[in-house]
Amino acid sequence: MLLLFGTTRLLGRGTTLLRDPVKRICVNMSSTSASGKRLRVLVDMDGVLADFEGGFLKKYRARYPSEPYITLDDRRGFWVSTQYGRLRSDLCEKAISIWESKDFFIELEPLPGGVEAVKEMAKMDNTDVFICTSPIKQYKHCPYEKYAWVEKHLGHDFLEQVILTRDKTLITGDILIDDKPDILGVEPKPTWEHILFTACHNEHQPTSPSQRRLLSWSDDWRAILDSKRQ
Ligand code: DGP
Ligand code: MG
Repeated sequence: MLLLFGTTRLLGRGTTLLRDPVKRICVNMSSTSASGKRLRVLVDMDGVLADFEGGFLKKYRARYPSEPYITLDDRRGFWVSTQYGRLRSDLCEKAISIWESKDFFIELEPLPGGVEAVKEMAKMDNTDVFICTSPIKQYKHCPYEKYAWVEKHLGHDFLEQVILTRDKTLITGDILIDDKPDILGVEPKPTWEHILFTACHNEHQPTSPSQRRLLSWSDDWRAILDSKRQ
């Protein structure tokens, strides 16, 4: 009771919100013991749920209408600024200025089917879904707007599921659905299997035979989850 009281004070939200996390923990614990291991799915945000590339190109062209740009068909390599810098060296900074601007992340459109898929996953038995996303280091707007995006598209309760980290190898999970081809960090052997989500920048990139892809949210993500269940 003391613990619950302390939690209420920390949350500062009264009893309605207090009950939710406690209830969820209890439900999780009971279904873990009843039906074995739960599946933990980590879902990336930019390029998987939120249309970073489309949002970038639209705002870049609006701000720099007379500068050259790279169509989505011509995008190659994960780092947008690197490809723009190769086009002309000063365009690297111009590209960066777009995603460092206020409202860039909150105004990203959802990629087709992503929000619906995550909502469906979250309702599945023995399944925990987390949004695992790397904020940019210019932190004035990005972390706030990432939370705001999740609240806007997935609802307030889903904020419990948000993980902001620059190193996804530290996060444990069964699957990480992510559009970045190489996900590296301090942990040499992450627990998750990386499922490469196809994006304009990686679709031409050859993948090793062991690397599985999710071509889009119309692809069979349910089968991928099922393949990891015990
Ligand atoms: P994630 O989707 O979680 O792997 O996040 C990657 C972040 O990096 C996302 O906010 C997009 C951003 N990003 C894309 N291209 C570049 C780039 O060229 N430079 C920097 N600094 N960030 C980039
Ligand atoms: Mg991404």
